[in-house]
Amino acid sequence: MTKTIRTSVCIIGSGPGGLLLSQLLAGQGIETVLIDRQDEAHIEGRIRAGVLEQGTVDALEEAGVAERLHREGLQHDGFELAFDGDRHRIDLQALTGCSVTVYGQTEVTRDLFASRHQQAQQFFFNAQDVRPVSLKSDRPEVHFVCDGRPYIVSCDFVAGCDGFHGVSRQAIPQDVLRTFERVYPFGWLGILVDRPPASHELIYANHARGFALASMRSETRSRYYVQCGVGDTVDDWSDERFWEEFAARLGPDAARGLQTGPSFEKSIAPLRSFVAEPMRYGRLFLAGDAAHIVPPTGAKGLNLAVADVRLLARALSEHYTNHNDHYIETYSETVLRRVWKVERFSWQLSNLMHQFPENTAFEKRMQRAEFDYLCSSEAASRTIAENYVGLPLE
Ligand code: RFL
Ligand code: PHB
Repeated sequence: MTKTIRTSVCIIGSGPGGLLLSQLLAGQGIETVLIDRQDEAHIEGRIRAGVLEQGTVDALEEAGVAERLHREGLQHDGFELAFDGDRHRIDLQALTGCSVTVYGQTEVTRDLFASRHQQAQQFFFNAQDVRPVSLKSDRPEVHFVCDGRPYIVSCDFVAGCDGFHGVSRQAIPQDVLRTFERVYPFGWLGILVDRPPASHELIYANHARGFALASMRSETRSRYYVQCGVGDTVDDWSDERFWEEFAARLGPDAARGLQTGPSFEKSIAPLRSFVAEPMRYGRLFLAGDAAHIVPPTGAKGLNLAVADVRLLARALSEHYTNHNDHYIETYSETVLRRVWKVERFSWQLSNLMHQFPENTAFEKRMQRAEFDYLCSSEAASRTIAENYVGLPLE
């Protein structure tokens, strides 16, 4: 028999966006139900983002889940760009007065799950056939099946935080939804290795053999990436092949501090820029990867999801606390204005730092000229820095 549950906000997707929204709303006394098609271990185990903007750290603080982040997160005051072995440091602190924090998405997610469980949050994991319906009515519903039993969540609002492959965006009629997309002709192969980072700051390198990124998770754990073919599989990339490519692309100077070892995680991610408009349809709101994707080059995906959710939490809390729907009405427009700016930055940095198979000799010279300009112009470096540390929320 179908079980009906009543709540204020039904959140589809229990990734970092959905979890944070639930946590922020709980802080305002607003009840939520969280539904995910995966289980908790799977969600927590996804190795993804590593760099948090100050605004993201602020949001996690506001949500009361930043204690471990402050203990274990690494503050980074700058990062490097490298071009065929030549290096240029972007001094985030000097150029913007801000820093970023290196703290894995797995850790953010774990901290949020711990707090939600402590507050007895209602979760449904391994949910199947999740369907948001009646979104234009005053009482939308989310239908799904869990452990073989059908459920209906009857709510005031639905938050679609179900990532790029979720169902929420699909619930917006085709004649309302507009999408914009660029698919890049390569992917990123990432590994985790228990060796100290090659450098104490991140290095983004463009080399004739392709892009490489030296990142980290802690003082003893490194996260490294190389640009790979779209059709590549992890079986094409033995550890030996990875280390050889990675060292060559970083250049002899940066590779000097490199300690190799057996990788314990290896995965490939395609690169895409994508935006769906509008981000609200009736009582459904999209947030995070459900509405937009950026290539990982600017470290923006998780940070964008957090920014969306902060604005959504404000809109919903104004509705419940002050009967003010201004922020609900303007949610899509406000969020999209920022989303497009971040899309632009991620696209531009991706264009600068990768080898594109279709690039002519002229375009390769343009990339080099842009890098040389960055090295010689504080204004150009500041533009990168200002975007990297995070644009204002509005
Ligand atoms: P998520 O994390 O994809 O979570 C969506 C959740 O929805 C669930 N779901 C469903 N639930 C119910 N019904 C359905 N039909 C459902 N379909 C899906 C899923 O199981 C999942 O639990 O979206 P969210 O919360 O919007 O968060 C977005 C971030 O995860 C993402 O933007 C970042 O990981 C992107 N990203 C990075 N972002 C950064 O800010 N800094 C970085 O350094 C960074 N590095 C990266 C990245 C992403 C990468 N990959 C693998 C794409 C590096 C990589 C390699
Ligand atoms: C990461 O550490 O996974 C990472 C860091 C910076 C990026 C992308 C990914 O731009």
